[in-house]
Amino acid sequence: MGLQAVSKLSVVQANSARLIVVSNRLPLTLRKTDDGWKTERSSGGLASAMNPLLRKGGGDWIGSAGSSKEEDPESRRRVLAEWAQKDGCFAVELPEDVATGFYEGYANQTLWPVFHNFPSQLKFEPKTWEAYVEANRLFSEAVVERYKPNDLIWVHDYHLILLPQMLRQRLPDAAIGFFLHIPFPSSEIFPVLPRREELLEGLLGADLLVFQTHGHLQQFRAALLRVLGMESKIEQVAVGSRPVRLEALPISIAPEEYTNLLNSEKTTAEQYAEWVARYSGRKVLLAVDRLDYTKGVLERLRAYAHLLRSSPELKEKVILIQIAVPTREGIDAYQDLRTEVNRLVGEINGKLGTPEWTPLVYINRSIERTELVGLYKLADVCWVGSLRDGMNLVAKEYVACKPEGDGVLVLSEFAGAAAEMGEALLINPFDEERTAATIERALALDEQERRLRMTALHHRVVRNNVFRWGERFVAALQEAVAERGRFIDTQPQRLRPAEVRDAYARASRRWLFLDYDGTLVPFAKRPQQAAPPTVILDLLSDLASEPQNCVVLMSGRSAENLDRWFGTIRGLWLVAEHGAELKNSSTSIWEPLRSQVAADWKSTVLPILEHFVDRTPGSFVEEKKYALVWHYRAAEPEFGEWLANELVSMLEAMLAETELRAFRGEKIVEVKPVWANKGEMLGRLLAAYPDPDFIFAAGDDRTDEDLFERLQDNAWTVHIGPGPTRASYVVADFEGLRRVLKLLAESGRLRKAS
Ligand code: ADQ
Repeated sequence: MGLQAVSKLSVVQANSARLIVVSNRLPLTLRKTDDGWKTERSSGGLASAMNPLLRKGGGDWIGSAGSSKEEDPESRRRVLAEWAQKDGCFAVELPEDVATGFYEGYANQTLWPVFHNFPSQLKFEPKTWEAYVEANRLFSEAVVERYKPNDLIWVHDYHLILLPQMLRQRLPDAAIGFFLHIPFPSSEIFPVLPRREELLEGLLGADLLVFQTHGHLQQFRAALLRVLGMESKIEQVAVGSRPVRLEALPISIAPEEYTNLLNSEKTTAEQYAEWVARYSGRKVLLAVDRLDYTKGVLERLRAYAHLLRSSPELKEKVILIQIAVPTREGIDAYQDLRTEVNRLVGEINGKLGTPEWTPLVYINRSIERTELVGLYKLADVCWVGSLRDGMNLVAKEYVACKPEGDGVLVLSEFAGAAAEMGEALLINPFDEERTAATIERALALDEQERRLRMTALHHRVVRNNVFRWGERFVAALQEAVAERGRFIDTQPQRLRPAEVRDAYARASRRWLFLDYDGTLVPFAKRPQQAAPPTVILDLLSDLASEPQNCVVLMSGRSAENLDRWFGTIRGLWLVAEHGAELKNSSTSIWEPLRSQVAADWKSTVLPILEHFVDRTPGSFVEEKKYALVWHYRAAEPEFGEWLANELVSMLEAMLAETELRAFRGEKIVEVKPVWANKGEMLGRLLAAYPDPDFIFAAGDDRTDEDLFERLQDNAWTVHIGPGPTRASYVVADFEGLRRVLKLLAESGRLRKAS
């Protein structure tokens, strides 16, 4: 069986693994009637997406049922027992005060606004945080109770950010995936969150973290760096010896749930016919939102009023149907929004309507899906104007209801959906005037263009449906769990000096790459205080004098500095500024790795670094030929780390389009061209002395990782000290490495003597 077949097989097995889905709300809701509690299906993005998936694969769903526990508890208990038995839905019961502080408090007045880049709406009270922690804890109890070995746990959304870590503590081996339905905020805004460290640590308990778009994933990585000082790769972050996989998977819908209704539901057909008659001769614009300030309802109404005022020819020719589902009405910001929307609706219809024409039909309630699909079919234009949105399923639902390719989607560029629905007409909903112009264009779009755009969108929504999304999530989770084993296998072993000595003795062509600061000598407060002791000079001379050896001292230091300290050692190669310049031991001439190097960037970056020096007593800037370095070893440690995170985040954004990068080293931030690294230099060295049968490379910081990565598996790559590394071996400190090098030098001397 080929590898591909094996991996397909593992995906099939993954899909048949039992799933525990955990979300704030179950897809079922309790409703009180005169005959006691009754069951209702929840509406909303998550339920629309997960229901078909669970129907297919089977498993448990854990979440809260909503509603008060106090009323008619007997009938309530009966209904919940039925949910568990018939639907595999298990209700988590939160005490009333915990439920309120958790949902209306921290989740929706602290996290929701900040994650949607609305920090001005943030409200925080410490007791709502306590409720959030307690709610997450109660969810973790419920999961632990249902969990069986080999289950896959899939946690949903911002209500349960602490759950992955809580579960990791209770079930260390469990497969835990997390999907964030809402956007991840920019790294400028995320740090305003009270308890931000705990939130990131909570997420990092998962094996797999999935976002709606790559943009959100990048923002998460930037927050990790800025808040926790954690570096990550685009697809992975290491939490100690455990990998956490990062992915972007845009959620979708089950298109046939909509088209089936369109094709066969009687009430849909009847309502549709009635609307067609009612609105005949008019173009229909449709908007469907929860009444949330992130959805841009106010901005849409203002843009619509603008359109009607600026294009009088549309009078009596167009109608906007705005459906707004009431949501989170216990929160002040939502009540204020409702009042303002009501006022605007009155104003538009009062001032701009005519006795024969109501330009805006405002429906402030949830509507049945049978009715919704009819409206989608009817609408000439669907207008999605989110100011910020994780995805926005309305956009996809509308497209699913347009199999014939008619209709135009107008979509906010700030909805996650915009990342994969490029054929929509994109708008900036904050720009009232241009939004109005785009709506006008949508109304007038010629048939051919309309069909081209809608057909492309339709194909994509049908292909990338929610089943595919779910399967990809589950497969990614299984792969992430399998990666754990590989990750541990690739963790470095302790270096055994005798083994290296034997390999060294057997070899006839050897390369030894040695970093200096932190590797051969301990760090000093200032770079110039780290002059090499005699023992190091002797050791390097011994090793370099062996004719079968090429010994390279690779350092971040300048060429001039290295020459001053090591220039007299015969046979020693020198590499300065992390690989930017090389001195061949036989020619004694410094050669740059690149011939043309721009240096004008320094005048832009230097003032920024100097600003950080002003803010950080004990820190200073070092100017090298190819780089600028901010050193903060003598600064107050926590403050220094915090500022270094801030500096790197800031420089990363600023240098994004250039060949320069900002790197974190041991108590330094270095700005240098991306090509000036030890890995790049390696090619040139190996060309000068090819086909070695022994390669030894030792280093302690991130610049050495470039080298370790380039070297093959059979090289002796050695990381000095603790911390994550790609090296195959570790030694505890510089003294440990000196002992190993001494052993190598002695074995050479012994051979010469014999
Ligand atoms: P929501 O913020 O709820 O979801 P959205 O993606 O638009 O946003 O989903 C809304 C759902 O509710 C749609 O299925 C829609 O049909 C339904 N709906 C809206 N108005 C309705 C009405 N009046 N009557 C009946 N049904 C109505 C969150 C994130 C989104 C993300 C989803 C899924 O905020 O960005 O797309 O999760 O991940």
